[in-house]
Amino acid sequence: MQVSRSPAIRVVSPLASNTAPQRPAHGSAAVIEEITAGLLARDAHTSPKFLYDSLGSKLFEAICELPEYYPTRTEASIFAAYGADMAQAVGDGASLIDLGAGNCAKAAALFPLLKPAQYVPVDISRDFLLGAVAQLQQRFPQIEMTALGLDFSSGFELPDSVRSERRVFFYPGSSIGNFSPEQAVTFLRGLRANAGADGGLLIGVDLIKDHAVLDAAYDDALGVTGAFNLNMLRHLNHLIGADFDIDQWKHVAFFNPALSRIEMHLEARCPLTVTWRGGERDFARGERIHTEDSYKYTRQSFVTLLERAGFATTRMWTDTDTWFAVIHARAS
Ligand code: AVJ
Repeated sequence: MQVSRSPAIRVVSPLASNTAPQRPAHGSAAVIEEITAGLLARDAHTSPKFLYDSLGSKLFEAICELPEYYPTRTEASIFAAYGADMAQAVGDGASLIDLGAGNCAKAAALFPLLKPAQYVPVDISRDFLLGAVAQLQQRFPQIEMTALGLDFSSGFELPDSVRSERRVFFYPGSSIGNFSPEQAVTFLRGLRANAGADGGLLIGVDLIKDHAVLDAAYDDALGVTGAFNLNMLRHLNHLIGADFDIDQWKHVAFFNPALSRIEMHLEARCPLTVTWRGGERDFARGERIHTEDSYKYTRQSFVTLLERAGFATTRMWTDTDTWFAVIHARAS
């Protein structure tokens, strides 16, 4: 016990000094269980969905503006060049279900061409989504909009408010890359079942390219991706009442060619202990928490994935460097 040597000696009660402050946990029981199970696994890991609290969604928007992060602007150039073709493939009057809609900007840019009857943005970051949709509804009063603030990563059921005819899933940005190929097939099968025979899928896929280009896209010079990754620790502190100290962790991201994926990790800079309500874990210096995978495909490998999920590719559009592909598929 430390005793102050100042004239007015204050003795700190050992009980008070040895008890870690109880931090409130704001996540649901299921979320707390999911996170703590991952943190306690031998190779600690967390789901990338926890990157997206309100600040995380904003940091991701900033990532999309970075010169190194080519996917967003490359995909946007493909939409700009071939939007009319895409609209023809999809057909107007669809129920456009936007998975991971975020700020809804990508879908909104296509509205004038796609002319959907209904727009259903889905995002785990509910408050962020609701703000975006409120603005969008004013710009496009003729489109019926139903926002869904939910986590669709482990499958989902659409409420009755979503029309059952002509359901077209919009899954841009290569977010499908967060799933392993096996998980992606399962997820796409679920979309196929929800889309029905008259529905479809418009999906963006990031393609394998020069490894230095891939590495830089996930480890930018400004450190925005690092902030995005580290922000997960703040979010975890909030969700499970943990005491992660951001300063003790560092962003690590690289392309793993054997598995054809970018891996993001948070690496302990020193030996440390993380404590949360009902648990704790020691991390050795250099030990990592695996926070995200972002799988990259060839055009052929992704078409094969779609086929395994019961989709037939009708059209594919790419940029001239073939860094990114947008694919329209329907039930086979
Ligand atoms: C939103 C999953 C498509 O994998 O490129 C960006 C997320 N992570 N920078 C991606 C992300 C780090 C992004 N996705």
